[in-house]
Amino acid sequence: MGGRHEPERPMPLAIPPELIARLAGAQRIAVLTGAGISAESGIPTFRDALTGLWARYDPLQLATPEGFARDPALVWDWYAERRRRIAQVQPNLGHLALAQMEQRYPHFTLVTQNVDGLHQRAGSRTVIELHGNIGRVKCSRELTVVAAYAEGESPPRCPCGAWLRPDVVWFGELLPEQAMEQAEAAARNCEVFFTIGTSAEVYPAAELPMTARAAGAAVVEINPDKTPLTRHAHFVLHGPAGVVLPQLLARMPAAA
Ligand code: BJW
Repeated sequence: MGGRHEPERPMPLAIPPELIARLAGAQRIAVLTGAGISAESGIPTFRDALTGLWARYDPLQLATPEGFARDPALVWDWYAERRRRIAQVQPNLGHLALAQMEQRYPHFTLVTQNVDGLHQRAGSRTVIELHGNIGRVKCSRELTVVAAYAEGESPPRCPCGAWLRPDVVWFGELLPEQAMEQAEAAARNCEVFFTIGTSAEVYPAAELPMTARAAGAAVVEINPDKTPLTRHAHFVLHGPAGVVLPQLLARMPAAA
């Protein structure tokens, strides 16, 4: 009892030996992440009952083209606030573990629904962004990305006169075609597919684990809660990604 505080160590996880064996023999890994992986960095998820963004805000007003047309300033300001928050946080142990996993496999595809850029900041080199990136803006008429713009008006305007908007994918909008094709190819061709920190409720991203499963991959879910995917996953690691992923990494094969 010398008044010393031991650093808190997370409980060791029971990782099924069959999963370790599968990972040791694999060459091709695909990963789909969602808002849950950034939760431990301090970025709120969307659908968690008390803390999720959709518990406080109306997705139809803030994440649809119709909502933006109705009140562009409200939508722009909401995204500006989220952008500020993201700039203040750091990638967590889950992001960092995924960046290290990338080094260990000859074919490793990281697909994210997140728009926060935290995977890239953690060191992941190749990140397929299905829902865009909050750090970019595009013209709401021409849909081309605009590199620089003058702050002031809310939202600022494109040189063509139309409003600028965040370069993210709202409900009812198509996902970037090339990103979706690459994600589908990775799901069809991988041996192990991880689905991490996503409620698996938003399509077409939610189809990817099922595509992988149908093609013969082992599907691994990492999430503290159950999702509609849980009963289809071959392995379920219940817990926060920032706790589970470092422990999994420690049991994975060394860098190739
Ligand atoms: C942790 C954790 C920790 C917490 N560690 N885990 C087929 C059927 C039904 C509907 C459709 C369908 N196909 C298309 C649709 C319509 C729609 C859709 O899916 N609707 C459903 C909600 C019903 N899809 C679309 O409109 C898409 N477009 C499209 O399909 O175009 C063609 C088309 C149009 C219309 C009709 C038919 C076809 C576009 C979807 C765009 C989604 N956009 C958003 C906003 C992005 C910009 C922004 O950030 O503001 O993307 S909505 C929001 O949801 C965001 C997310 O990327 C996405 C997914 O959420 P995610 O990441 O799963 O987060 P949560 O909060 O849901 O879950 C977090 C999880 O983490 C939880 O499970 C926690 O337990 C867990 N967790 N702490 C690990 N520490």
